[in-house]
Amino acid sequence: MPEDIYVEMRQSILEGLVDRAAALARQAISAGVAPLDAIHAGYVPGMHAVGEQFAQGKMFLPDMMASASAMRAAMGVLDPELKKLGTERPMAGVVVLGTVEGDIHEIGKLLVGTLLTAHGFRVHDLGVNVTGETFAARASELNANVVGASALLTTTMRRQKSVVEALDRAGLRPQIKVMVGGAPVNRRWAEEIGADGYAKDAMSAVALTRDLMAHKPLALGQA
Ligand code: HCB
Repeated sequence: MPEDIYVEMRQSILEGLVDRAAALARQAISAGVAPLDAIHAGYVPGMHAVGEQFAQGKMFLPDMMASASAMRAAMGVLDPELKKLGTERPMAGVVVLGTVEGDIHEIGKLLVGTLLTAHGFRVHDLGVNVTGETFAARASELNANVVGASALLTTTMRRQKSVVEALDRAGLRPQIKVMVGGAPVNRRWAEEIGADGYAKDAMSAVALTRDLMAHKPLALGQA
């Protein structure tokens, strides 16, 4: 059953079928499929296929938007299931997340936020198109331990450097760590811009956040 449903999930994303994507998510939960497996084996490969087809000129912007809506619908079902896990754990730290200025891609960031919440982190999602200054101001107000900046475009990944610089200017580093991620980003880029780490996916983001936290005391009880 899982392999078949994963194929259908991938297809629901490719075809941008909102109701179908959500129904498959509900079906998977009822059948005892782990929500994370559904995301990684079913829906995310669908998004990657959409990206490939768009790059090859076989899909267009409205198709990509429909696929994103289908992905959000599936996440709407799976998100609460994953987040339930977080309420059973002690607060692990505070993370401020956002997609950088000029960029409106949000699905990967939402997934990172869900998994961090599921692992006991208190996550403040600033949304999309977030300036470096806003990242710094909110991270300071919320007494964040880690800032996670997402960028999906080669033209916006340099804004991750603006996030690092804004935190530096505000005197918030090295206390607040910066984690970067997004499809065009890699470890070398993280090093080049002076970020504290790079995560290739949501599970790695959880491991990296834990790792970054291990080098400083927790801000327990804050925001
Ligand atoms: Co968009 N888009 N898009 N897009 N889009 C990409 C990103 C392309 C790669 C597609 C392609 O050409 N193959 C491409 C970028 C090319 C480039 O720069 N090299 C592209 C383009 C060109 C554009 C527009 C410019 C198209 C246009 O208008 N002509 C435009 C830009 C708008 C803007 O931001 N200013 C655009 C618009 C859109 C939407 C709105 C239609 C839609 C986004 C909807 C939304 O998010 N609400 C969209 C989508 C859906 C995509 C693709 C198909 C999927 C992105 C996605 O959700 N992936 C994407 C193709 C692709 O990425 N392969 C395509 C799934 C998630 C789960 O993966 O990589 O985002 P993720 O996140 C991972 C990982 O990176 C990491 O963990 C996540 C979870 O595992 N991670 C972090 C992410 N952020 C992190 C932060 C951390 O701190 C730590 C880890």
